[in-house]
Amino acid sequence: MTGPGGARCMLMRGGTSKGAYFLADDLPADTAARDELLLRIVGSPDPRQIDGLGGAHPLTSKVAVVSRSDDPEADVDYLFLQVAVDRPEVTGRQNCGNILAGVGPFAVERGLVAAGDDRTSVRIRMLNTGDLAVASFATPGGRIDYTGTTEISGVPGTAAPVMIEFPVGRSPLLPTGHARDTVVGLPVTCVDNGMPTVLIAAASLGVTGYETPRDLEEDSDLAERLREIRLKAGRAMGLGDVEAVTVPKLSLLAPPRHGGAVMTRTFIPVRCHTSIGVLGAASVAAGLRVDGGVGQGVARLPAHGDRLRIEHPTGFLEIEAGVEYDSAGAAPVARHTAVVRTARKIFDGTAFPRPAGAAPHH
Ligand code: NQM
Repeated sequence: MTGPGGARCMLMRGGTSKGAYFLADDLPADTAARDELLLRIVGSPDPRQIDGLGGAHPLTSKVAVVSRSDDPEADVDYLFLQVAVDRPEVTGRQNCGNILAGVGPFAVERGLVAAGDDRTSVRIRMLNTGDLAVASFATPGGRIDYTGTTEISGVPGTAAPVMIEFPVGRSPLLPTGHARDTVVGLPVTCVDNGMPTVLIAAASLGVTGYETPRDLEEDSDLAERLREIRLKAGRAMGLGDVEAVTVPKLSLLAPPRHGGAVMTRTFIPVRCHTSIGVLGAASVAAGLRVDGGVGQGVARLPAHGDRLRIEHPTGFLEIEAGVEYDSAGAAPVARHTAVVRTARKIFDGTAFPRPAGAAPHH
């Protein structure tokens, strides 16, 4: 901890998200005390998060906790924490591949990993799932250069690329064991290539899949149906009662409009994403390749290669994600997944929490 009042903190954009990054040693070791402090730093619960670092949306109410790893296959451990905006809740039940994009640079900034002269690779154990990721980025002259020419949809301007590779994770690709399930009378594909996600053809819900996130969020009948589907699918995926957690996500699929493989609208799980999560996209991409899945007949898969463009409300996310069948009748398994993101250090300093006991009425 940095003195009695504050905690050392770096604010970073990771991909299309923004979050507060901490060394584990700069936060209380006790989980309840840590979460209580994070709520006061981020400014939750409050729909405007006016008294904290949060940006009043789940995509900007995020925390990364990073430490040296004792796993011989990893350099650092990364714990992602989603801080709810309008509820006093901090959850580690989901991972985040966008905030992940800042973890390698942060580890170098804080001296956990020494920078190479030209490029640096950081092996990251993602504590939320136990899976690994390897992030590599330019470090000319042993320093991180955040500037560059890589553009990602949903972020203005350009920045230095962070390449992220995901070896095959440990979760089964099809958590229900089926390519297609019927949930609340609708065909869905439940898939997990890093993020538990329920794929649904937008048309089967009576929407086009080209609406704006705001229009979809304002459709209260749709919200209720998605809620029902999510609760049932969550159980079928072995996640138990998912009422209070942020997984599974729901991705509505429609035919592509801009030369990609598919158009998406992703609920995370109540707000509609303004783009799409990284691991969410990895799961959509793998799910589209599952024989008999709901993506068939909606998506247009390229004839060759593992690379796909997942279209979303503010552009597209390009991702490499393959699926293979070892033998006839076998369950499909994911092959390696890879993506390019960018990240940026926005602020480094001490975050001062709102005083304890000052939670607003809500
Ligand atoms: O799926 C939002 C985001 C995410 C998650 C969410 C993410 C991922 O865009 O890997 O990045 O799905 O809650 O930050």
